[in-house]
Amino acid sequence: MKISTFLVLFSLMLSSKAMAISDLTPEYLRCEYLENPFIDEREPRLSWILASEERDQHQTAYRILVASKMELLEPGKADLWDSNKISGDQTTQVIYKGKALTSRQKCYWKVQSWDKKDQPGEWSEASTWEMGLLMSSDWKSKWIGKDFSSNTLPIPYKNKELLLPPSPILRNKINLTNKVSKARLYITSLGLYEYLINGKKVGQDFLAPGWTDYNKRVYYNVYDVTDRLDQGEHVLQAILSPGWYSGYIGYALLIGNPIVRAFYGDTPALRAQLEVTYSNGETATFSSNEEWKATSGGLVESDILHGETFDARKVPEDWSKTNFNDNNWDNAEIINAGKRNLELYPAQPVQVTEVIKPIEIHERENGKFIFNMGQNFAGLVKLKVKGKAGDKVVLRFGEMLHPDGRLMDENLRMARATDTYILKGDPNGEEWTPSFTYHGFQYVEVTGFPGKPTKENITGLVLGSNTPRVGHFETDHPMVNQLYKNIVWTQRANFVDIPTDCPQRDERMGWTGDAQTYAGTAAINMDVSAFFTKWIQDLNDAQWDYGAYPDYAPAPGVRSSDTYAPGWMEAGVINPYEQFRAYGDTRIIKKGWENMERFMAFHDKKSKGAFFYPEGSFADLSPKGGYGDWLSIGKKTPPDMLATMYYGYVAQLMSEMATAIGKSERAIHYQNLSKKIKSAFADHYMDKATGRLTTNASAYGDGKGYVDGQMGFSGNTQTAYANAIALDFLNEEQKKIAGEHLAELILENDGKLATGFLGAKQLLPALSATGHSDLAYQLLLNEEYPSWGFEIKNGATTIWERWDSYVKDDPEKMASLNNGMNSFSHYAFGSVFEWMFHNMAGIRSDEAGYKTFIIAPEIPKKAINYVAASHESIHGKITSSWKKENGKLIMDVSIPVNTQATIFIPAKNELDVTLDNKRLDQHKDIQLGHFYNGKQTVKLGSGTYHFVSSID
Ligand code: RAM
Repeated sequence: MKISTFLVLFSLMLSSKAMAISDLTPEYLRCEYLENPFIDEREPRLSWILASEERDQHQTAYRILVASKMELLEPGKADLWDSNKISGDQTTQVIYKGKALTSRQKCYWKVQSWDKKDQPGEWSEASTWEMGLLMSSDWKSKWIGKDFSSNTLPIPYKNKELLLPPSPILRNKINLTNKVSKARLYITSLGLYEYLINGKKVGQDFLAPGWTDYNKRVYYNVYDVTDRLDQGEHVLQAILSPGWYSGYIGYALLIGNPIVRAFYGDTPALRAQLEVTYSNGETATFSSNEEWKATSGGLVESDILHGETFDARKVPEDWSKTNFNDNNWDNAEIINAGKRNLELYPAQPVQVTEVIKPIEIHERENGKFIFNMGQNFAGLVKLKVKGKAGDKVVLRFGEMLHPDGRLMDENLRMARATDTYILKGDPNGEEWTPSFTYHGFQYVEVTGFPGKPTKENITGLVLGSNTPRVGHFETDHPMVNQLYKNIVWTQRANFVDIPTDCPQRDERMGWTGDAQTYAGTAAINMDVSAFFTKWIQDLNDAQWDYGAYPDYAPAPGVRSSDTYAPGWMEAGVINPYEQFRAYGDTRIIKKGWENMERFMAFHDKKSKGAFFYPEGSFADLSPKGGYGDWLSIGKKTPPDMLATMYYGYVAQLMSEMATAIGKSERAIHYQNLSKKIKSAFADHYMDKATGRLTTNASAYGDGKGYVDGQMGFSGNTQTAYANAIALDFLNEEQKKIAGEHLAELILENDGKLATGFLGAKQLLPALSATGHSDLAYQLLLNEEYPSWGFEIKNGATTIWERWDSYVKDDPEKMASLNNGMNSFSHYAFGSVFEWMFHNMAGIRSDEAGYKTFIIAPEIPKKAINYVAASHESIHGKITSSWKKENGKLIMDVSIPVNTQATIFIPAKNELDVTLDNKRLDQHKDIQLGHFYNGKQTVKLGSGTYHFVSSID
């Protein structure tokens, strides 16, 4: 062998070895929070997590390659971007800095990381993203549809009238002249669409393209349909439904709003283009246009809230076949949709996330059957039926049964929530699933079923935004486990494109107060990064021109008096902040910064520069004061006191976020502002001598016009202290005293809570923060009204809107309840999970995105002996579990690669803790912290660790 050949071989050997000396491997590659997505972000952010068997491992450098073809994804060949070796431990939100990306560009990428000893690991597996249509000129297709509204007769419903025009069906035959190597469908609609190729639906999404302020942006979706197309003829089909665009919205019907439907436009419309690349390199585009044909089909009524009626006899036979003759159909109408800003849907779509079977069927009078699905959820049912043509099966949906076994439908208010299927009489049987509606239910009442139905005839399809599950939590306490289950189910039922308050009645709005209190919990349970990226945009789109964020988004001002409310409008700042905390997302801050500054200016103006809101400041709202501590019990916390606290709290968050995006001057400004608000608050709302929170209740007169104003107002409420403590409004001394007052109030109230939406989230954290962990546990475990346990004792499988939504076996009490506003699937009170995760399991993010975090569980004296939780953070999976056994506490934790955690181990004394069976202080390689307040601290890098200590 020649020396030169030997040298080349030797250096090749070295370099291939240099490829993987460390076991540090990047995994779970994501672009804009999604795996292998279609995106339209020109500077996408890349994230990965790291795997390694080694303890205390972290990344010191990384290198990213991005190429336009898989073959080019190698060092030296990557044609879009080679980041080269970049020092640092960043593994999330790394901004693409390669060549400018163009429409339809597919990008292949991979990443390599260097470990703490600067040794490189293996390259990751390759991942992809693909750009959508970046220029409006990329859109060749037209908006098409068919307007049936003029010949639709109103249907009487509960003394009102519903207008439910049939859904248009659209059809076009195409011919593909060659073999297909690539095909993409770019599609959107005003209203909702389903698109089919040769009779089979494209994709698995429901309610696409989602709800936005359609005047500001309309989302489109992209589907890879390469596998669906061969050379030859194909039929392209679409079905449209009014959806949020032209269907009914919210409670407009109920409240007698002058407009109840068609808030954005009258006629649903489709815009779609199928772009095909043949194997010979030629391309063809098949667009929605006037060549498409249109008529009505089987879907004779379709609305999100009211449900669907499908007459299978009306489906044109074989319309999905190429030889179908559509000569007698009309040409599709070109819908004048004006100029619309089209953007790629940024989140996980709504999909079927689980299939559930009924657990029992009750036969009632006259061929009426009630199916119990065993779980309250949001979604649809698939109906299987065999019968004669014209047989009509009616499905009504409800969350609960009355004590006498009737379906409870009063709480649906004006939502008809009824699906009807009319059979065509297929001797082999028929199957039907509605397309453009969903219901919140546990029970399905079936009438008109030919014969006696069995459990096989109804299947539950759970629908929701398909946000990946990232959290788990369990204990040895069945009620607490059920509570956690209920929280997760309620989140699944309400994260349906937007965070809705409830999934069943004529409302289902993105109420901002609910969303801000629950955002922290949401992000522990599911990866809601993309979901909230979308909704925070909705929120910014809905911001009033005078700076306030609305009561709900999208659709601000369904009712003109629904403007803004303290504790609700702050979602505009709190939700981006929570997104920053959970995922280290600073782009969401930058994008909304101007909006947030305008909001803060609105606060400054509204408070007249006084740094607080005296009693009556929001008397101009309807209801007066806004919603306040919505659905609390007993005396009301003054809404102006809460408004002051929220003002100061968001000022604090603005300061933190300003720091995160490098706006140091604004950070100081907001820091000072929040200080001034806190001191003005104390001056006005605190009795300095006793530390009690107080108010001038007489300023509210008889309370008329305020939510539950007849209950009277007091500053000395659980909610007042809970917020003052949890929102960091008090100095250490004041906080301690406030904690005592809070504890005292709870004891005076028979050991029970009295909080509403704004108090419930803060109550247990405030108790824990002031040394009353025992009381926090007591509230959690309570089973008497009002409590979480009371709901469970009364059969809840989801979180209720009210503390007393249902009382089992008590018809009298039931009759007295407010069934008009009584949702059984309302996530707001589920915000208690934040405390369960932070305090019971003890996991709490420190640096944003859990780059550093603490594990500090609070061990109760009794009732619970075991807790285990995990969370797959943007930096990897964290686990924390503890159990008590014969005076010992056994704690197991795991810390992701490239992160650090401080663990607080409860122990009798510092010498009493072992790690992996060796006394902690004998581990030479470990950073031992101090022993304080019955806890030994230790700071650890990645790995799993097993501690044992003695406890009382
Ligand atoms: C009701 C719902 C919702 C709440 C508003 C104020 O419609 O309970 O959750 O935010 O009122």
